Amino acid sequence: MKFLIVLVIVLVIVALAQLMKVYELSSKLRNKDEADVTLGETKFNAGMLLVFYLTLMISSTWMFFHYGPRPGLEISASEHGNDIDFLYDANWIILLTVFYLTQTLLFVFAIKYQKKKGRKAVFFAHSTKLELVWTIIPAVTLAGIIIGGLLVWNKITTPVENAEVIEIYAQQFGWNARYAGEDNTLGNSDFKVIETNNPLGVVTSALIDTKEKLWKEEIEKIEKQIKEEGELTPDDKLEEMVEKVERLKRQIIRLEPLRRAQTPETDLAANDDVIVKELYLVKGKDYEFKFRSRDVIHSALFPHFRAQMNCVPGMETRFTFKPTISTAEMRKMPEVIAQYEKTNEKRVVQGKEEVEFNYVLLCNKICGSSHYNMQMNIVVVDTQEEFDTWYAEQKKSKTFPILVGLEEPAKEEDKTEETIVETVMDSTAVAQVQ
Ligand SMILES: [Cu+2]
Repeated sequence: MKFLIVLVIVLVIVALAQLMKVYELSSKLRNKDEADVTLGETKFNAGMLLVFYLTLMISSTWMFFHYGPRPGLEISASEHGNDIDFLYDANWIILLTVFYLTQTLLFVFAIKYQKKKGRKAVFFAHSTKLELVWTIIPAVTLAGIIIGGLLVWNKITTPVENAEVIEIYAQQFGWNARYAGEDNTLGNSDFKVIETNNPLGVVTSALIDTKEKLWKEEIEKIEKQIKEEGELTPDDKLEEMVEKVERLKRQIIRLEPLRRAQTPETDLAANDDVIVKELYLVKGKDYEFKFRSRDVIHSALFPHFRAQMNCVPGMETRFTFKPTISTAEMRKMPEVIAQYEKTNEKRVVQGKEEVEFNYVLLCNKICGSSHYNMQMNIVVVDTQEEFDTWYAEQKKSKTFPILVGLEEPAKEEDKTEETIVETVMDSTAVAQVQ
């Protein structure tokens, strides 16, 4: 259907071009100069301009109401979000006023001062007053927009004291989040130690030691193999083995700077870091996000919190915000209910499952073929207790030393419960005896 519409439009344009050519040729045949425009033609053009003007005004007005002002993102869920929304709305008001005013003047003048019998054009070369008006008004307006923007930007990028630190790590194609733990300090990290079980490349002295030990053992094993079976091994295989030894040796050398950067404090800071695939935030709490990227530039976009920051390989960027509406509260907002009713109606027709509102973190830089897949769920809970329950659960299996196998996962909860029950029983027994 879309193809047909495009085809019809193209054909209409071609037909019009051909008609123009026919007209030009016939003018030549009639010995009429093309530049000579008759009064009738001028009137026709003026009429067409009016039609164009009305179509433009009606269609753009319809568009502004139909798609604007923020479809699906009516409510800002962060403290600074209201300032951003204010700037956004102010910009739209200025833009729309200028748009309607200038377009109307443009068309009205063109139509009003069309060529007429006896009308003579005024020779008007310069007016300092007019020049000043159309220089000063836009300059003041633009300065206002920029100063307003800078003020808000300064306000929202000023670091907040005691904000909880969370690292957001981007890679093709997904997100990881790292909570800084009780000390609120992230441990060191380096891409050289990135592995499937250590996606952010967190470093501790213990990790470096384990890696070094492992690689040394491997070198020893390969070297022994070369010594014993070297003569019987095909040349290409042997070359491969020698190359691997070289590579492992290089890797060990590259661990040295990491080891030098480690201190007991950085080890402690890393050992309580928790790495997760879903973000839990507490309503009304300040958060400082630190962004890094593993491969290309990504952009962390939190649409509902009106926050966005580039994630750049090789450097750290940051952003602070405070969520003001919990996920549960958002799901009760009339705007959100209406939007999700609409979406779910369509999904049911398509045979898909119904969905409910969730905050998301998206990638807003076209970073590769599966860019659209970069999404992380965000849950904003109402109370610190709800967060603590979730966090305790995550800590059991996603604390850094457990993730990389340096520590055993926490013991099952029922065991602790059993101990508690035993103690309670003991004390009752003691009480009974007494
Ligand atoms: Cu991306």
